[in-house]
Amino acid sequence: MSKERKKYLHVCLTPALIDQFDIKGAIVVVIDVLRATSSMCVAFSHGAEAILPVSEIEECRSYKTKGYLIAGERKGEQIPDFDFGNSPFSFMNEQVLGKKIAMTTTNGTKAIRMAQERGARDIVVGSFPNISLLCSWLIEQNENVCLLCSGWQDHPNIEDTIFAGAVARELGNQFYYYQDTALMADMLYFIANIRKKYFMKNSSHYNRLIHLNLQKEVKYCLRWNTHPVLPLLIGNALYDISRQDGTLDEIKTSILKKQQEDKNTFSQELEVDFSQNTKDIL
Ligand code: 3SL
Repeated sequence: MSKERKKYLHVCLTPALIDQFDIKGAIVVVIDVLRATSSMCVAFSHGAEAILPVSEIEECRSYKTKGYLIAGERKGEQIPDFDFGNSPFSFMNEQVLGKKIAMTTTNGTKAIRMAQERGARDIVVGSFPNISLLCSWLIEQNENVCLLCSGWQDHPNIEDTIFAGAVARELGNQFYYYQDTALMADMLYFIANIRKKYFMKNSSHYNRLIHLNLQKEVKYCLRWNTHPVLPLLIGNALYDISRQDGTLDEIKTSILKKQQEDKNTFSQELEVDFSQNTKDIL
């Protein structure tokens, strides 16, 4: 009788290394603990309908006229004229309820797009606020997993690697570590757990954010299971599938159908506007 092989767990320490991994058949977990993927969890747990990850500022801004709220940061600071920056606290707001948000951040949203362009089987978003739900979902799926750390401008960073290690530990012996990076992350998490303050206080992004007076945000992003949601990329946008009934395929089909309907409604609205403008001009 053939015994099913365990699925593998990869840890990709920075998006610059993504092409070393075969992610086509894998679930990619995009990690940006400080702060993008933590903020996304907060927005979903406050009822955001969808988050559209966008790489560039101008593209993100263009969604404002399409009925989206727009969120974004560069160098940690909110982009002027955007509705939100990247603060988890700014999404604790009834303004996000039922809304679609287009979001651009220095590293996190780019990593999501990179995983999509390379044909990942599925892409989910992970951070301490949703760690346990994420891990139990990954175990249920029983597929190969790649933990993609967003890092900072193509460099690895401590907080994303520690989170990858925490996930590796939570997944226990259900997966096998295909490359040493999974073991490295696992060991870093183990050591960091003993000397939490030392690791955080010496990390580069912690210090970047502290300079911007964002210590409360850092603390908040490091708390476990505060926002148990499961943001999955369907089509071009993330949706919290923890609130949806049905199998994964059923959920995907119904969301894709809705995206198509919204697209049709939007282009019809544009036509109406256009004919009204023409009348005005004439
Ligand atoms: O790089 C990112 O995606 C951001 O999370 C960085 S920051 O914390 O908003 O500076």
